[in-house]
Amino acid sequence: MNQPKRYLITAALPYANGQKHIGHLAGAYLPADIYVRYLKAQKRDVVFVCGSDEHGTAIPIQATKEGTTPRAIIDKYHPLMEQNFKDLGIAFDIYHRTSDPLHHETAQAFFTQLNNQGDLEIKESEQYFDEEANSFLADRYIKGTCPNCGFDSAYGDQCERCGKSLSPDELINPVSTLSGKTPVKKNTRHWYLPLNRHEDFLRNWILKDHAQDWRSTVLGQCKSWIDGGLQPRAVTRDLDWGVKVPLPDAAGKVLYVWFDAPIGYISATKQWSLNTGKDWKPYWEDKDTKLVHFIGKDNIVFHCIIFPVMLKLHGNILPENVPANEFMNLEGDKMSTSRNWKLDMQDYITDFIQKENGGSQMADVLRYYLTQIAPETKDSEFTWKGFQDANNSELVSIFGNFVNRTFVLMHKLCQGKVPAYHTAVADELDTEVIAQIKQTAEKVSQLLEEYRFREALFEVINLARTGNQYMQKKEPWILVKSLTEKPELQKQIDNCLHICLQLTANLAILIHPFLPFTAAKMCHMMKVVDKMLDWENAGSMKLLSTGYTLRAPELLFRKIEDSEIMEQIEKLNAASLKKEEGSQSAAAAEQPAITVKPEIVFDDFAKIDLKVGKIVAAEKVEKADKLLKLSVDLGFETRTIVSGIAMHFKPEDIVGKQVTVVTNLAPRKMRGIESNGMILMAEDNGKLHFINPETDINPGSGVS
Ligand code: B3M
Ligand code: ZN
Repeated sequence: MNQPKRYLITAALPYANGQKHIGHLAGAYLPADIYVRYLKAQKRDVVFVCGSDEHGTAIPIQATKEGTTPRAIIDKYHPLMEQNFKDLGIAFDIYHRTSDPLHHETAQAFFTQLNNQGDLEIKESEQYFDEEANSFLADRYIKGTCPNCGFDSAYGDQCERCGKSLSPDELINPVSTLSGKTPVKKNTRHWYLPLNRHEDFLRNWILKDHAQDWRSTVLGQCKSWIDGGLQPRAVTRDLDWGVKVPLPDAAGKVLYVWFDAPIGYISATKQWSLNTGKDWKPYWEDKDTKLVHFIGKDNIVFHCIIFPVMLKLHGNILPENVPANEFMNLEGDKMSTSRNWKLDMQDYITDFIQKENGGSQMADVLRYYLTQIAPETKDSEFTWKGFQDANNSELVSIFGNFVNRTFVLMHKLCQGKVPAYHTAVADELDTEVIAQIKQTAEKVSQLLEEYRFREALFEVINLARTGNQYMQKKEPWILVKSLTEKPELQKQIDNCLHICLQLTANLAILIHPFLPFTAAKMCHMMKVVDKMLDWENAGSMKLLSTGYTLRAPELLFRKIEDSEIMEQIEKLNAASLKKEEGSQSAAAAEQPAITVKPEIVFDDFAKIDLKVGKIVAAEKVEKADKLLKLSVDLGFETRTIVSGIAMHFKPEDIVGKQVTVVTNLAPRKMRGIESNGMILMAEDNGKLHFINPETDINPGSGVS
C-alpha cells in the first residue's frame, strides 16, 4: 500500500465500571500510543481516538455492587481512567464517552440507516421476564444451576465455576437477580444483523486480502468464526441502560452494547472535530485513510467481523489492520479482577509515580517493561523481578549509563561543548558506529510499521549498547592522560564524544515513541526543542552543532531496590488472599453439600503428576494466619510448598506425615515465598484431612 493520506487510530473503549489494570494497558493502549507517536514524529496526519464504554450490563451490575446508580458509576470511573492514561503518557487526541448525547445521536443514526436500508432483520423470540420488576432480563441478571457442573449460582451467559458458556435457557431453576423470583417466558422482538449474508465478503476481505499482513492469531480467530457458520446477531436488548432504539415501536429497548460501542470511535472523531475545527468525515469515509484498531484478543470478533460488516453497510472505510494482542499474565497466573490478581494502573501510579518528585520516569519504566514483554504473538508474563531487571540491567545500566557517561565526559574532556568531528583522524570503528545509527533508525521504522513493537524497542536498546561498547573501546579517559606528550590525541577524544553525543540525540528520537518522558528529559539536557525528535532526523549525525553548550547530566533512571518489588509481591498476595478467603467462605455458605465437576477425558487426568511426599519441616508464614511453609521430601528432591492449612494443623504436629502432592503445578508466589506444588486435602464438615497411604511408603511413589 502506498503511504496513506491520513490515519485514524483507535484503542478499545474500556468499560467505565472499575479500575483498569496493566494487562489492559499492555493489550491496547500502550502499543497504540507508541504507533501514534511514531506516526506523528513522521509528521503524518493522525487522529488517535478512545473513550469510555459506558453502556452494557457491566455498568448497572457494578452500580448494584456499589449501591449506587449507573450514572454515578460512569461519572466516577470515566475521569479516573482518563487521568490514569494521561499519567502513563497515553496521548489520545480525544478521550470521549459513550454517554455523551453526540454519541447517542450518532449510534441511533447509524442504526436507522441500516434499518432503512433493509440490512437488519426483526425476529420474535421468547425471553425471560421478571414480572415483579416488570423487566426483561439480560443474561447476567439470571442465575440458576449450571447444567454442566451443578453450581447453583451460574449466570445466564456463563458459569463462573466451570467456565462453560451458557444461554439462560440452559439454567436449571432460573431466578431473577432483580427480585429473586422465578422469571417467566415472554415474547419479545429484536433487531438482528444477519452476518450470514456477509460470509463471502468476510472470507475475501480477511482471509484473502489480509492473509499476509494481519497477525496469525487474529486470522486464526476470524477463520474459526467464519468456518463455524455465521449467524444473525441480535443488536438490540430489552434493557433500560443504553442507547434507546430510535423507533416508535421499541419502547424499553436499547442498542446492544457491542453495536453502539464501536460506533463510539466515530462519535469520538466527531467530538475531536468539534474541538479542533477539522473535518472528521474523511477519516471515516475517504479510502486514503488508514484505519487501525488496537485491541486485546477478547475483542477480535467484534472488530474483525461484526463492526466491519456494520461499516461496510453504512458506507465507511474498513480497518487496514487489527493488531490484537494476546493476554499478559501476572506472576504465574492469569490477571483477574474478580480474584484480585492484578496490578491496576492507579496502584502503579500511586506507588511509583506520585510518590516521587518527577516520577514520570517511572511511567516510562512501566512502558518499557510492558513493551519488552508485549504479548504480540502469544500470552506473556509480568513478574516484578522481570520489571526490576528490565529497569536495573537495561534502562539504568545500558541506556541511562551511556547517556550519563557521554555527558559527564563531554563536560570533563570537552569543556561542556559539542566537540568537532575531525574526518582526518576518523577510523573504522567510527564509521561503523555511524552506519549502525542509520541502520537502526531504518529498522526501527520498519518494525513499527509492522506493529512489531518488542523488536523495535530491542533495536533501540541495542544501539545504546553499541554506544557503550564504542566508548569502552575508545577509552577517552585513558587518552586524556597522554595529552601533554601527544596533544594531537585531543582530536580522537573529540571524535569519540562527538559521535557519542550524536548517538545520544538519535537515541532520544528513537526512544521517544516508547518512552516520551525520557525523550523530553534528554531534549532538556541537550538544550534542543521537541522538533529535533522529528523522525526525519533519525540517522543524522548533525543533530547537535559543534561548539554548542549542553546542560549538566541528570540521571534518566534510578535503580529499583529489592525491597520495592518484595513489597509489591506481598501486596499482590495479600489482596488476592483476602479475596480468596472472602469468596471461599461465601462459596462454602452457598455451596451444595456435594458438587460434581464436569467430565474430563483420561488425558486431562494424566497431565497431573501426583506423588507421595513426606513433610520434613513446617513453619508458620509471618503475618499470614492461614499459611504454613512446608518442606516436603519427594524422594528425588525436597520442595517448598506453601499451604493454607495453618488454621487446622500445628506445624509441629504434621512433621513426619505422609501426604499426596500435585508436583507439576506451575510455581506460585505467596507472601513472597515460591510454592512448588500442592498438598491434597479432604474436607469433611469443615475439617481438613491429609490423603495418605495406609502405611509409610517411599517418598516419591507415584499416585495414579
Ligand atoms: N468495552 C470491552 C473491553 O473493554 C469493550 C470494548 C469496546 S471497544 C469498541 O474489553
Ligand atoms: Zn458450571
